[in-house]
Amino acid sequence: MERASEECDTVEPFHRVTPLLESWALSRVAGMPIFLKYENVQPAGSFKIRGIGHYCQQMAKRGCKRLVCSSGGNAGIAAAYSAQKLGIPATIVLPENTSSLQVVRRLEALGAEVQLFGKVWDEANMKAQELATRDGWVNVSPFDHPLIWEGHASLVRELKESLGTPPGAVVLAVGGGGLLAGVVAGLLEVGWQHVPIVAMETRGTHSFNAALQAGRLVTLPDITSVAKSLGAKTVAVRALECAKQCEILSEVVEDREAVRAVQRFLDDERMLVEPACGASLAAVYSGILRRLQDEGRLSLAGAPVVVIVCGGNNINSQQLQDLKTQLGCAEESQ
Ligand code: PLV
Repeated sequence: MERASEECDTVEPFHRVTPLLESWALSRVAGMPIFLKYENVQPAGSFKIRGIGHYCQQMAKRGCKRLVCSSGGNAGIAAAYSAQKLGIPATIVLPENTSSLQVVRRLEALGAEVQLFGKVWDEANMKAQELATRDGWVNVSPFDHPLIWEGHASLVRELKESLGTPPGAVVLAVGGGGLLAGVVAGLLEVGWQHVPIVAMETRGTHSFNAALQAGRLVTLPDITSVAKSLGAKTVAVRALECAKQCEILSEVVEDREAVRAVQRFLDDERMLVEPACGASLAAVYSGILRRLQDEGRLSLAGAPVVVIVCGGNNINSQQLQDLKTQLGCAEESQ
Protein backbone atom coordinates (compact mmCIF):
# COMPACT_ATOMS: atom_id res chain seq x y z
CA MET A 1 0.00 0.00 0.00
CA GLU A 2 1.24 3.49 -0.80
CA ARG A 3 2.53 5.40 2.21
CA ALA A 4 0.47 8.38 3.26
CA SER A 5 3.29 10.08 5.16
CA GLU A 6 5.29 12.73 3.37
CA GLU A 7 8.72 11.21 3.75
CA CYS A 8 10.51 8.28 5.31
CA ASP A 9 10.09 8.54 9.07
CA THR A 10 13.23 8.81 11.09
CA VAL A 11 11.45 9.94 14.28
CA GLU A 12 10.73 7.44 17.04
CA PRO A 13 7.06 6.49 17.13
CA PHE A 14 5.10 7.14 20.33
CA HIS A 15 3.67 3.61 20.53
CA ARG A 16 5.40 0.56 21.98
CA VAL A 17 5.81 -2.95 20.62
CA THR A 18 3.21 -4.79 22.71
CA PRO A 19 3.31 -8.37 24.00
CA LEU A 20 1.60 -11.15 22.06
CA LEU A 21 0.90 -13.95 24.51
CA GLU A 22 -0.98 -17.20 24.32
CA SER A 23 -3.84 -17.30 26.81
CA TRP A 24 -4.38 -20.62 28.49
CA ALA A 25 -7.79 -19.58 29.86
CA LEU A 26 -9.19 -18.12 26.63
CA SER A 27 -7.79 -20.98 24.53
CA ARG A 28 -9.63 -23.42 26.77
CA VAL A 29 -12.92 -21.51 26.38
CA ALA A 30 -12.52 -21.15 22.61
CA GLY A 31 -11.28 -24.68 21.97
CA MET A 32 -8.44 -23.29 19.83
CA PRO A 33 -5.19 -21.47 20.56
CA ILE A 34 -5.90 -17.83 21.37
CA PHE A 35 -3.10 -15.27 21.30
CA LEU A 36 -3.77 -11.88 22.87
CA LYS A 37 -2.22 -8.71 21.47
CA TYR A 38 -2.03 -6.52 24.57
CA GLU A 39 -2.73 -3.02 23.26
CA ASN A 40 -4.08 -2.06 26.67
CA VAL A 41 -0.47 -1.65 27.85
CA GLN A 42 0.25 1.11 25.33
CA PRO A 43 1.33 4.38 27.03
CA ALA A 44 -2.07 6.01 26.37
CA GLY A 45 -4.02 2.88 27.35
CA SER A 46 -5.17 1.69 23.90
CA PHE A 47 -4.06 0.91 20.33
CA LYS A 48 -5.07 4.46 19.35
CA ILE A 49 -1.59 5.83 19.98
CA ARG A 50 -0.26 3.89 16.97
CA GLY A 51 -2.25 5.78 14.37
CA ILE A 52 -2.91 9.00 16.23
CA GLY A 53 0.70 9.32 17.37
CA HIS A 54 1.81 8.92 13.75
CA TYR A 55 -0.78 11.41 12.50
CA CYS A 56 0.16 14.02 15.13
CA GLN A 57 3.88 13.65 14.38
CA GLN A 58 3.18 14.32 10.70
CA MET A 59 0.98 17.32 11.50
CA ALA A 60 3.69 18.77 13.77
CA LYS A 61 6.13 18.55 10.84
CA ARG A 62 3.64 20.54 8.79
CA GLY A 63 3.59 23.33 11.39
CA CYS A 64 0.35 22.63 13.26
CA LYS A 65 -0.33 25.12 16.10
CA ARG A 66 -3.02 23.19 18.02
CA LEU A 67 -4.43 19.68 17.81
CA VAL A 68 -8.19 19.29 18.19
CA CYS A 69 -9.66 15.83 18.71
CA SER A 70 -13.23 14.70 19.28
CA SER A 71 -13.30 11.42 21.10
CA GLY A 72 -15.10 8.77 23.06
CA GLY A 73 -12.05 9.01 25.35
CA ASN A 74 -9.20 6.89 24.06
CA ALA A 75 -8.38 8.77 20.87
CA GLY A 76 -8.43 11.95 22.96
CA ILE A 77 -5.93 10.55 25.44
CA ALA A 78 -3.70 9.41 22.55
CA ALA A 79 -3.92 12.88 20.96
CA ALA A 80 -3.24 14.68 24.26
CA TYR A 81 -0.29 12.35 24.97
CA SER A 82 1.12 13.02 21.49
CA ALA A 83 0.55 16.77 21.81
CA GLN A 84 2.42 16.84 25.11
CA LYS A 85 5.36 14.94 23.58
CA LEU A 86 5.39 17.32 20.62
CA GLY A 87 5.01 20.46 22.75
CA ILE A 88 1.81 21.48 20.92
CA PRO A 89 -1.39 22.51 22.78
CA ALA A 90 -4.45 20.28 22.43
CA THR A 91 -8.20 20.66 22.76
CA ILE A 92 -10.15 17.44 23.29
CA VAL A 93 -13.92 17.47 22.71
CA LEU A 94 -15.84 14.71 24.50
CA PRO A 95 -19.58 14.05 24.51
CA GLU A 96 -21.30 15.29 27.68
CA ASN A 97 -22.56 12.85 30.35
CA THR A 98 -20.95 9.72 28.95
CA SER A 99 -17.42 10.91 29.59
CA SER A 100 -15.93 9.54 32.78
CA LEU A 101 -14.28 11.81 35.29
CA GLN A 102 -11.10 9.76 35.25
CA VAL A 103 -10.72 10.35 31.51
CA VAL A 104 -11.24 14.10 31.93
CA ARG A 105 -8.68 14.17 34.77
CA ARG A 106 -6.18 12.22 32.70
CA LEU A 107 -6.61 14.62 29.77
CA GLU A 108 -6.13 17.63 32.00
CA ALA A 109 -3.07 16.06 33.59
CA LEU A 110 -1.65 15.71 30.06
CA GLY A 111 -2.09 19.48 29.69
CA ALA A 112 -5.05 19.34 27.30
CA GLU A 113 -8.02 21.70 27.31
CA VAL A 114 -11.21 19.62 27.65
CA GLN A 115 -14.56 20.66 26.16
CA LEU A 116 -17.75 18.68 26.72
CA PHE A 117 -20.19 18.96 23.86
CA GLY A 118 -23.16 17.01 22.49
CA LYS A 119 -24.90 13.82 23.48
CA VAL A 120 -22.84 11.38 21.43
CA TRP A 121 -19.45 11.38 19.69
CA ASP A 122 -20.89 12.49 16.32
CA GLU A 123 -22.02 15.77 17.88
CA ALA A 124 -18.68 16.32 19.64
CA ASN A 125 -17.07 15.68 16.26
CA MET A 126 -19.03 18.51 14.62
CA LYS A 127 -17.80 20.85 17.32
CA ALA A 128 -14.18 19.73 16.84
CA GLN A 129 -14.42 20.25 13.08
CA GLU A 130 -15.74 23.75 13.65
CA LEU A 131 -12.87 24.57 16.07
CA ALA A 132 -10.32 23.18 13.61
CA THR A 133 -11.20 25.80 10.99
CA ARG A 134 -9.12 28.29 13.04
CA ASP A 135 -5.75 29.20 11.62
CA GLY A 136 -3.12 26.53 12.34
CA TRP A 137 -5.54 24.29 14.27
CA VAL A 138 -5.66 20.71 13.01
CA ASN A 139 -8.49 18.23 13.48
CA VAL A 140 -7.46 14.75 14.61
CA SER A 141 -10.11 12.25 13.58
CA PRO A 142 -10.26 9.31 15.98
CA PHE A 143 -10.40 6.87 13.06
CA ASP A 144 -10.77 8.43 9.60
CA HIS A 145 -7.43 9.30 7.99
CA PRO A 146 -4.87 7.37 5.88
CA LEU A 147 -2.06 8.34 8.29
CA ILE A 148 -4.03 6.82 11.16
CA TRP A 149 -4.44 3.56 9.26
CA GLU A 150 -0.75 3.64 8.34
CA GLY A 151 0.11 3.96 12.04
CA HIS A 152 -2.28 1.20 13.12
CA ALA A 153 -0.78 -1.13 10.48
CA SER A 154 2.36 -1.39 12.67
CA LEU A 155 0.35 -3.81 14.82
CA VAL A 156 0.22 -6.37 11.99
CA ARG A 157 3.96 -5.99 11.30
CA GLU A 158 4.50 -6.93 14.96
CA LEU A 159 2.23 -9.96 14.57
CA LYS A 160 4.25 -11.08 11.55
CA GLU A 161 7.47 -10.61 13.50
CA SER A 162 6.21 -12.68 16.47
CA LEU A 163 4.19 -15.38 14.72
CA GLY A 164 6.06 -15.81 11.45
CA THR A 165 3.15 -17.70 9.91
CA PRO A 166 -0.37 -16.31 9.41
CA PRO A 167 -2.95 -16.66 12.20
CA GLY A 168 -6.32 -18.37 11.64
CA ALA A 169 -8.08 -15.03 12.13
CA VAL A 170 -7.66 -11.61 13.72
CA VAL A 171 -10.43 -10.45 16.07
CA LEU A 172 -10.96 -6.73 16.61
CA ALA A 173 -13.59 -4.21 17.70
CA VAL A 174 -15.08 -1.71 15.25
CA GLY A 175 -16.12 1.82 16.14
CA GLY A 176 -15.57 4.12 13.18
CA GLY A 177 -13.41 1.49 11.50
CA GLY A 178 -9.91 2.95 11.93
CA LEU A 179 -8.48 -0.14 13.60
CA LEU A 180 -10.11 -2.29 10.94
CA ALA A 181 -8.66 -0.15 8.13
CA GLY A 182 -5.22 -0.24 9.77
CA VAL A 183 -5.29 -4.01 10.21
CA VAL A 184 -6.38 -4.48 6.59
CA ALA A 185 -3.54 -2.19 5.45
CA GLY A 186 -1.13 -4.25 7.55
CA LEU A 187 -2.43 -7.61 6.29
CA LEU A 188 -2.04 -6.43 2.68
CA GLU A 189 1.46 -5.14 3.43
CA VAL A 190 2.73 -8.41 4.93
CA GLY A 191 0.95 -10.61 2.36
CA TRP A 192 -1.64 -11.98 4.80
CA GLN A 193 -4.72 -10.70 2.93
CA HIS A 194 -6.31 -14.18 3.10
CA VAL A 195 -6.50 -14.05 6.94
CA PRO A 196 -10.14 -13.46 7.94
CA ILE A 197 -10.96 -10.58 10.29
CA VAL A 198 -13.68 -11.04 12.87
CA ALA A 199 -15.14 -7.55 13.29
CA MET A 200 -16.99 -7.18 16.59
CA GLU A 201 -19.55 -4.55 17.57
CA THR A 202 -22.22 -4.22 20.23
CA ARG A 203 -25.89 -3.83 19.34
CA GLY A 204 -26.50 -0.11 19.45
CA THR A 205 -23.08 0.75 17.96
CA HIS A 206 -23.40 -1.67 15.03
CA SER A 207 -22.91 0.86 12.23
CA PHE A 208 -20.42 -1.39 10.41
CA ASN A 209 -22.65 -4.45 10.49
CA ALA A 210 -25.59 -2.37 9.24
CA ALA A 211 -23.46 -0.92 6.43
CA LEU A 212 -22.23 -4.36 5.33
CA GLN A 213 -25.76 -5.67 5.22
CA ALA A 214 -27.03 -2.68 3.26
CA GLY A 215 -24.00 -2.52 0.96
CA ARG A 216 -23.69 1.21 1.67
CA LEU A 217 -22.98 3.48 4.66
CA VAL A 218 -25.77 3.49 7.24
CA THR A 219 -26.25 6.11 9.95
CA LEU A 220 -27.68 4.72 13.17
CA PRO A 221 -30.42 6.89 14.69
CA ASP A 222 -28.70 6.86 18.09
CA ILE A 223 -25.98 5.16 20.09
CA THR A 224 -27.80 2.96 22.55
CA SER A 225 -24.99 0.69 23.77
CA VAL A 226 -22.82 1.08 26.87
CA ALA A 227 -19.72 0.60 24.66
CA LYS A 228 -19.54 4.34 23.97
CA SER A 229 -16.05 4.12 22.47
CA LEU A 230 -17.53 2.14 19.60
CA GLY A 231 -20.22 4.77 19.17
CA ALA A 232 -19.75 6.29 15.73
CA LYS A 233 -23.21 6.51 14.14
CA THR A 234 -21.62 6.06 10.70
CA VAL A 235 -18.39 4.23 9.91
CA ALA A 236 -15.67 5.65 7.68
CA VAL A 237 -16.10 5.06 3.93
CA ARG A 238 -12.80 3.19 4.05
CA ALA A 239 -14.23 0.63 6.51
CA LEU A 240 -16.75 -0.51 3.95
CA GLU A 241 -14.12 -0.62 1.20
CA CYS A 242 -12.03 -2.93 3.41
CA ALA A 243 -14.65 -5.64 2.95
CA LYS A 244 -13.70 -5.77 -0.74
CA GLN A 245 -10.03 -6.36 0.04
CA CYS A 246 -10.17 -8.87 2.90
CA GLU A 247 -12.63 -11.38 4.25
CA ILE A 248 -14.48 -9.69 7.09
CA LEU A 249 -16.82 -11.63 9.34
CA SER A 250 -19.02 -9.07 11.07
CA GLU A 251 -20.56 -10.07 14.40
CA VAL A 252 -22.77 -8.15 16.83
CA VAL A 253 -23.05 -8.94 20.55
CA GLU A 254 -25.36 -7.62 23.22
CA ASP A 255 -24.07 -5.19 25.86
CA ARG A 256 -24.43 -7.90 28.49
CA GLU A 257 -22.09 -10.18 26.54
CA ALA A 258 -19.48 -7.42 26.22
CA VAL A 259 -19.67 -6.58 29.92
CA ARG A 260 -19.61 -10.25 30.95
CA ALA A 261 -16.52 -10.64 28.78
CA VAL A 262 -14.87 -7.73 30.61
CA GLN A 263 -15.59 -9.44 33.96
CA ARG A 264 -14.42 -12.86 32.80
CA PHE A 265 -11.25 -11.40 31.28
CA LEU A 266 -10.53 -9.66 34.57
CA ASP A 267 -10.81 -12.99 36.37
CA ASP A 268 -8.91 -14.96 33.71
CA GLU A 269 -6.09 -12.55 32.90
CA ARG A 270 -6.34 -10.09 35.79
CA MET A 271 -6.66 -7.10 33.51
CA LEU A 272 -9.51 -4.60 33.39
CA VAL A 273 -10.59 -3.33 29.96
CA GLU A 274 -13.61 -1.28 28.86
CA PRO A 275 -16.77 -2.67 27.18
CA ALA A 276 -15.51 -1.64 23.72
CA CYS A 277 -12.76 -4.20 24.22
CA GLY A 278 -15.20 -6.61 25.86
CA ALA A 279 -16.92 -6.72 22.47
CA SER A 280 -13.86 -8.41 20.92
CA LEU A 281 -13.32 -10.67 23.92
CA ALA A 282 -16.96 -11.78 23.58
CA ALA A 283 -15.91 -13.49 20.33
CA VAL A 284 -14.28 -16.03 22.64
CA TYR A 285 -16.58 -15.95 25.67
CA SER A 286 -19.86 -15.96 23.70
CA GLY A 287 -18.77 -18.88 21.54
CA ILE A 288 -18.58 -16.92 18.27
CA LEU A 289 -15.13 -18.23 17.32
CA ARG A 290 -16.21 -21.80 18.02
CA ARG A 291 -19.24 -21.31 15.76
CA LEU A 292 -17.16 -19.75 12.97
CA GLN A 293 -14.67 -22.60 13.27
CA ASP A 294 -17.48 -25.18 13.03
CA GLU A 295 -18.82 -23.38 9.97
CA GLY A 296 -15.36 -23.63 8.39
CA ARG A 297 -15.05 -19.87 8.12
CA LEU A 298 -11.67 -19.53 9.87
CA SER A 299 -8.75 -20.27 7.60
CA LEU A 300 -6.08 -22.76 8.68
CA ALA A 301 -7.87 -24.78 11.34
CA GLY A 302 -5.53 -25.18 14.32
CA ALA A 303 -3.64 -21.94 13.63
CA PRO A 304 -3.76 -19.50 16.54
CA VAL A 305 -6.41 -16.82 16.49
CA VAL A 306 -5.23 -13.34 17.50
CA VAL A 307 -7.57 -11.22 19.61
CA ILE A 308 -6.63 -7.54 19.77
CA VAL A 309 -7.04 -6.41 23.36
CA CYS A 310 -7.69 -2.84 22.27
CA GLY A 311 -7.78 -1.64 25.89
CA GLY A 312 -9.56 1.49 26.96
CA ASN A 313 -9.48 4.03 29.74
CA ASN A 314 -13.24 4.31 30.32
CA ILE A 315 -13.45 1.78 33.16
CA ASN A 316 -12.67 1.19 36.82
CA SER A 317 -13.92 -1.41 39.30
CA GLN A 318 -16.88 0.76 40.37
CA GLN A 319 -17.93 1.41 36.76
CA LEU A 320 -17.79 -2.31 36.01
CA GLN A 321 -19.99 -3.01 39.04
CA ASP A 322 -22.45 -0.29 37.94
CA LEU A 323 -22.58 -1.65 34.38
CA LYS A 324 -23.33 -5.14 35.65
CA THR A 325 -26.11 -3.81 37.85
CA GLN A 326 -27.53 -1.70 35.01
CA LEU A 327 -27.55 -4.71 32.66
CA GLY A 328 -28.90 -7.13 35.25
CA CYS A 329 -25.89 -9.43 35.37
CA ALA A 330 -24.40 -8.40 38.73
CA GLU A 331 -25.30 -11.61 40.55
CA GLU A 332 -24.17 -14.07 37.89
CA SER A 333 -21.66 -16.68 38.97
CA GLN A 334 -18.75 -17.40 36.66
N1 PLV B 1 -12.69 4.85 20.13
C1 PLV B 1 -12.71 6.18 19.55
C2 PLV B 1 -14.00 6.54 18.92
O1 PLV B 1 -15.05 6.74 19.83
C3 PLV B 1 -12.25 7.19 20.57
O2 PLV B 1 -12.51 8.35 20.41
O3 PLV B 1 -11.54 6.82 21.49
N2 PLV B 1 -11.61 -0.04 21.10
C4 PLV B 1 -11.44 1.05 21.86
C5 PLV B 1 -11.00 0.87 23.27
C6 PLV B 1 -11.69 2.33 21.30
O4 PLV B 1 -11.51 3.41 22.05
C7 PLV B 1 -12.14 2.43 19.96
C8 PLV B 1 -12.41 3.76 19.32
C9 PLV B 1 -12.29 1.25 19.22
C10 PLV B 1 -12.02 0.02 19.83
C11 PLV B 1 -12.74 1.25 17.79
O5 PLV B 1 -11.80 1.81 16.96
P1 PLV B 1 -12.19 2.46 15.57
O6 PLV B 1 -12.99 3.67 15.85
O7 PLV B 1 -10.86 2.75 14.96
O8 PLV B 1 -12.96 1.44 14.84
C12 PLV B 1 -16.30 7.08 19.26
